[in-house]
Amino acid sequence: MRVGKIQRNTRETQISLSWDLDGEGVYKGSCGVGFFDHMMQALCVHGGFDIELAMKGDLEVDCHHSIEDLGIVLGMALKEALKDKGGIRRYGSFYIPMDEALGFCALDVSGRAFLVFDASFENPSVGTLDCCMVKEFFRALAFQAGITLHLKVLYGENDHHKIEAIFKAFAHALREAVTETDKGVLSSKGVL
Ligand SMILES: [Mn+2]
Repeated sequence: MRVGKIQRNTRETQISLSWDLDGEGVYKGSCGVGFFDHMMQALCVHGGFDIELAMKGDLEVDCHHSIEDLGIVLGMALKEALKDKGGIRRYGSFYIPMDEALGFCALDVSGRAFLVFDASFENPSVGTLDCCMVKEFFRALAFQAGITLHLKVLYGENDHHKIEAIFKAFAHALREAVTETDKGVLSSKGVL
């Protein structure tokens, strides 16, 4: 079983989450931001992951703490689920078109945290999600998990499509990267 279970409580958010890397593609729970739940569901369905989330955040302020802290907890859970990062393909990359938008993700389960995020949005928000939080979310996730993560929207017009395209690209790239192999750690150093 490759599952990460994390509980994290601060004055801003209280989050309890489990992430099963070999699930049925089911997302249960809510982060309190409707559009972001839609993205979490896309992550689960397209990655074949099961994520169960119970959280309460200070949404009366704005969505910032909730989305960033959810990224932190997902990153912690991913790191826990992957243990020594052995026996996986390690790399994944994927393009996803969504109508007029094209999203791309390449990632390396490297143990080295890095984010390259190349996307801009037309509007400040989609629903109650502030578009600037998409980058913050992926930064938090990549840094906690210790993955090298590159995300790019090559083109597009509609922010909903652009964000959904990179989430689905991330889901497929991660699915590829965590796919199990019969080999050990894929590194000339022998350790990640
Ligand atoms: Mn949609």
